[in-house]
Amino acid sequence: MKAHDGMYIDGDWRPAAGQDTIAVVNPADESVIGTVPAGTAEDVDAAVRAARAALPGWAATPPAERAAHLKALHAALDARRDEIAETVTAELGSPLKFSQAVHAAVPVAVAASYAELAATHPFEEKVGNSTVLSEPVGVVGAITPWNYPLHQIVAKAAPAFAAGCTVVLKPAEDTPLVARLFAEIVHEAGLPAGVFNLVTGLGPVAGQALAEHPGVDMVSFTGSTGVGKRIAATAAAAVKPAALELGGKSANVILPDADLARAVNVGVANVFANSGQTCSAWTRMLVDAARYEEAVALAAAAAAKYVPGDPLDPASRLGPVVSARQRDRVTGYIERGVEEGARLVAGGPGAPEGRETGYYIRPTVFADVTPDMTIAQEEIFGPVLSILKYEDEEEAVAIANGTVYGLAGAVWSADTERAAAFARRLETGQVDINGGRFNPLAPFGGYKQSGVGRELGSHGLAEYLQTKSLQF
Ligand code: TXE
Repeated sequence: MKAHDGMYIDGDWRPAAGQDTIAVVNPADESVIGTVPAGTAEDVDAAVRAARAALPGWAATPPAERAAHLKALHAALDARRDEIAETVTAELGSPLKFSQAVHAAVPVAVAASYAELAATHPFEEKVGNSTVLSEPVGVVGAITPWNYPLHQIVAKAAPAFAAGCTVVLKPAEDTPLVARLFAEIVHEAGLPAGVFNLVTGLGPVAGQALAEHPGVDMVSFTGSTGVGKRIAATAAAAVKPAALELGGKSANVILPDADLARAVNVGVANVFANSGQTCSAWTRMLVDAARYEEAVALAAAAAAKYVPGDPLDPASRLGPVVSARQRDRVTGYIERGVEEGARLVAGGPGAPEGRETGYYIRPTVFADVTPDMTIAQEEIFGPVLSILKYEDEEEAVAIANGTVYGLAGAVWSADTERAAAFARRLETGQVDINGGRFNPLAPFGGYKQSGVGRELGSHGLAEYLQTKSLQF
C-alpha cells in the first residue's frame, strides 16, 4: 500500500479509520483498476477538524497571496494534464481525446480564472457611508459526482480557496482516483496544510456525515436531485447555506429558420458527448412540424456515426457509461420509451454488437416523443435523445419549460436576435445561442429543481462569501 492510499488530511496522507475499501472499476472492460478506503464519520471528523484549524490563517491570507497559491495550483494542474486525462478515461470510460479536451482542459481553465478573480475581486467595497466586506463562509463540505469528476471538484475548490474558505471533499465513489490525483496536485502546489482535505467513501456514509457535520459551514453539492433535496433539508435544519447543482432535461429548440443540418448535428453531438452523462445535455430536441421528419432522418444518420468503442482507441467517439448500475438505469429508460410508444429511430435496449463486456449502450434516438412521456420528463443520463414536435413558438416555449428542471438549453435561428428573444422566455440558467461557446467566467446553475446557486466566474465565487457591512 502506497502512503497516499489513505485520506489526505491536514497536508498529509494518513490511514483511514476503518478497514473497508471501495474497488474502482474500468467501465470499458470491467477490470478493477484500484481501491480507495471507504471513509467513515471518524475520517470526516478528522478532516473537518483540520479544515477548521486551517480556516483562520487562510481566511486572513491577503487575496493577492491566495491568488498566488491558485496560480501555483493552475500550473500544477496544467503540468499533469495527460495523467488527469488517462485517469478519468480509466475510471469513467470517456474517450481519451474527450478526456484531454474537456476533463483535463476545463479544470485548468477554471483554476486560471479563479487565480485571476482572487486577485481582482473587490473583497472590500464602499457603499455610501458603509464599508462592505466579503468574508469567507468558512469550512466547505464539497460532495461531487462522477460525470465530470475533476471539473466538479475544481469548480467548487477553486472559488472556495479564492474566497478564503477551507474544504473537505467527498468525491463520487465511482471516480475517486482523479480526486486523489487532485489532492496530490494541491500538495505539490504548496497550499497550506488543512486548506484542502480529501475523504473518499460512500455517499450515505461519508457524504452524509460530511453534510451533517456541525463543523461544516456550507455544503456544496452536485449530483442527483433526490440526494440534493436531502442535503438541502439537512442544511436548512442547521441554517447553513447549501449550493446545489442538480439534474437537467434541457431543451434544444430549433426554430423554423435555423440551419437544420447544423443544429441537428451539433445537438446529437451534445447529447452523446461523455456518453450522455452531462447534466446540461440537450436531451430534448424540439423541431417545428414542417421540418420534423427531415430532422429525425438527420439525427438518425448522425447517431449512426457514434459507434461505441474502446475509449483508448483514438477513433472512438462514444465510450461506455460509468457503471453497471448506470447502464441498467439508462437501459430501463430506453425500454420505457418503447413501452410508452415513442418511435425508435436509432439504437435501442441491449448491448451494442461486440461490446458485451463493459458498460456500453447503443446510442439511441427516439422520435414521436410527447411531453408527458417519462423519457421527456426524467433525466436519463445516457446517450439517449428524444425528438419532440411543436406547431408554433408558443408551444415550443411551453414544452421547453414543461419539466421540473431548468439547467441549460439551446436555441437555433438564422436571426440571432430572434433566438435571444426566445431564450429570454426559457426558465433555465443557461442557453446556448446557435451552438454557443464555453465560457469559464459565465455563471452555471439551475432554475427550478436543477439547483440553487451558481458555479464559475464571479457568481461562483460569491457562493463562498458572506458579507459584513461596517457603518461609519
Ligand atoms: O448520484 P448521487 P448517482 C443524476 C443522474 C444520474 C443520477 C444518479 O441522473 O443518473 O443522478 O447518479 C453522494 N448524503 N446525476 O447515484 O447518488 C455520492 O457519493 C451525502 C446528475 O451517482 O446523487 C456522490 O459523491 N452524499 C449529476 C454524489 O452524492 C451522498 C451528476 C452524487 O451521487 C448521499 C451525477 C447522501 N445520502 C448524477 N448519497 C449532475 N447534476 O451533474 C449519495 N451521495
